[in-house]
Amino acid sequence: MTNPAPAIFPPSGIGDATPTNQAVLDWVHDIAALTEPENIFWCDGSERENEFLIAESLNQNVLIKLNQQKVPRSYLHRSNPNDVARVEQCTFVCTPTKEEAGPTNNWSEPSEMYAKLRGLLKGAMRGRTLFVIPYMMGPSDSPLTKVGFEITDSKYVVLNMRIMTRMGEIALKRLGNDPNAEWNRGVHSLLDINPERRFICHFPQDNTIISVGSGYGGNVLLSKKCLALRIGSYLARTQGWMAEHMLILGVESPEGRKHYVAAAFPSACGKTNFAMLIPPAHFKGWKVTTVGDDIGWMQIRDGRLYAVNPENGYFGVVPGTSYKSNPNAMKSIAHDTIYTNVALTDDDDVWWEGKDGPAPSHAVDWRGNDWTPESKEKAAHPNSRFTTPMRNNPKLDSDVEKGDGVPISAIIFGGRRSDTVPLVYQAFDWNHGVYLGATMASETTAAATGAVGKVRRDPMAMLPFCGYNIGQYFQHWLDIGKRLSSPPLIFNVNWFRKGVKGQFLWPGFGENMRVLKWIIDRCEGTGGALKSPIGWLPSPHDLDLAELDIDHKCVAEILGIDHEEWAKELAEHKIFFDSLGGVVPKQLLDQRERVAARFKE
Ligand code: OXD
Ligand code: MN
Repeated sequence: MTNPAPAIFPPSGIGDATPTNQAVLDWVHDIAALTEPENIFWCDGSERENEFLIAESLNQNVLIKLNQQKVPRSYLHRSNPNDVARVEQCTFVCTPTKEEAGPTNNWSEPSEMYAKLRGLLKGAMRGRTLFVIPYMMGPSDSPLTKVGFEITDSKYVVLNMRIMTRMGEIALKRLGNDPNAEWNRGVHSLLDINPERRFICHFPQDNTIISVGSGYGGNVLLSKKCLALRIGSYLARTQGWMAEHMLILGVESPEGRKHYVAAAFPSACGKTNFAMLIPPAHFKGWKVTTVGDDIGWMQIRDGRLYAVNPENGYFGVVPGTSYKSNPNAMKSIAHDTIYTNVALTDDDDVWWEGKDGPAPSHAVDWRGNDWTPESKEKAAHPNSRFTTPMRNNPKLDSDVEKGDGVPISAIIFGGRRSDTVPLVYQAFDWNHGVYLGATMASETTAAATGAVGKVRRDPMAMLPFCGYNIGQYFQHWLDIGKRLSSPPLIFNVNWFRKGVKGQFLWPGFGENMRVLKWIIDRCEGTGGALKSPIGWLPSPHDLDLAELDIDHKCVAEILGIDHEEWAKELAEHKIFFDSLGGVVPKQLLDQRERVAARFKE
């Protein structure tokens, strides 16, 4: 249980950036009348305000100051141990009918859920401060950009939202005074951080999100999964664009030819690492730059897909991040970063499993307990996170603020699969690619509560994030394809295939550049491939494996398809489609039949 934070009384000029849009003011006053806060703090996103809130957070032990020589302007936050990941079982899509939410979402009738939430929120901010956060998702001059407001009683949320979004005056300006302008209403209250009273609810028709009972990132930074993906995907379908769980990266050849690629991998499958990939020495002169590491919003222009990253920062998984796995992430989180649930060393530095160098002989673990290398518990929670501004990334793409977005040459799907799925293959066309996305699967990770390591289907990595009926979502993908005269090529990758002895077959990380290079070659029409029942497969000599210490047998194994494994896989695709209760478009059912038929040719 956390104690309610005492009210704060900001000095003049802080916390008084009242919006002028009457619709926003009316809504805030309605929520304030319900939650009865001690005072209202109107955030402007300024540096001065940020410093004030950090000082308050340090006083109230919401943040712990880190060693300012080692990690300047960085802080540690420990969440309640019962509140460390997204909670899919507490996440609801509240649409007038159950059908609209579809078979993959928890559904509740909106008026019932509103009544329940209003009950929980009644008086919930007594003795606390209600913060109003205006924010913008997307570059300031993009037609895709959305404005949201988040009401919260958590300073941690305000501090993180300032990193993750374009927050403050810029959003108020973008919204203007039109009482009918589109904007997202987000309400968050910690309540008493009780898993029994934890609900993350979306009302797509009302462009509204209400989250109670949690203080953990993905549940409470309402800009991210809630607006940019769940509500975003609903808006995208009605408005004819796409909101996807995708990283976006740029690849430039030594000759200066540049492509952009978007990739959807489920949570904690290395999206941030791939988005920040550093090409190995063999790829001299090649540059990889990051547009985004988690979310891509895409629109059609001139028959092509163009993507923007709606976010302004990274909320990445910490454990495993090192100079070996992701030097750009290490540089990004070396300063101006909020860490959540990592370990604290005796010299006030941060530590986590997988960090470079030896483990400290003593630390304080993510729960606040003494820890030594002999301890059975992990020092950092497996889903511990960093929140860091994208500006910290030394390889940030120069077009990250381009409102029109960057043109996407290839879309990559991928998951964590120990078997069956080869390192890389290419779909025959857009609809086949949609099938690859719709049937992708991954072994579960610590990003969500529940069993770890179980294969679960996660279409387009959107299973927990699609804000409407998944069948309509598949149809939306098919419909978008019809409007594209130059669609991106679609690929599937699997960095995680294991050999018979359980060892990873592929080195991963920077070496994934070799796969990316083949993908770019295919986009340019130069890469070789063999036709297989599941798609175009590179043969070992189609991949540039020069200077890579890898056994040729391993390469053959990782590129191979085993007919028995695929018979099982295709049967599982059918089970999955059937489990969705008849919502899957016929084109996708046909695609499955075609793959099965190709195996018989
Ligand atoms: C994330 C997730 O936090 O996908 O990005 O869980
Ligand atoms: Mn994600």
